Amino acid sequence: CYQAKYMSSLLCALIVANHSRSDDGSSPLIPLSRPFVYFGNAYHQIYVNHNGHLTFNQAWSSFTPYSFPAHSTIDLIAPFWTDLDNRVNGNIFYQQYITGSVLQQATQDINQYFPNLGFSANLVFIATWDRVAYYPNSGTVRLFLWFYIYQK
Ligand SMILES: [Ca+2]
Repeated sequence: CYQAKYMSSLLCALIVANHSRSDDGSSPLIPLSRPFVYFGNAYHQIYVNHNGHLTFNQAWSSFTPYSFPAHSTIDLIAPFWTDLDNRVNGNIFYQQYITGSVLQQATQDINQYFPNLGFSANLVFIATWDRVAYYPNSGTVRLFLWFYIYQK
């Protein structure tokens, strides 16, 4: 298992536990350990979609990005929205933290760059698209991305 900053052995174990293989698929519904407030809506669940975005109310297969602000009916976090394909290689997985050093590190990071916020993280959600290729899966283009949600 590739191990990077913040990645615990538990997270590596989760790669096996929660990844799925498909072109435009999604994770199962993931209950959030604490509600996440996004544009005034408190969400208690999230989906990690294979095409590089996160949604709250439903899994979403869209592989064609549009520009923001989108004024869409779907609340979306799109850290790397493109047509990814992990049918052959690559893993998509997630982890969330509500206590411990990852929360402390997130709090420290946000306060370093936004010192006037008085920020204190109570939830960190990490989604990872690990060495996932673009569609159609050639096995030659590999991406690695972590995305964090911090909740004050
Ligand atoms: Ca795709």
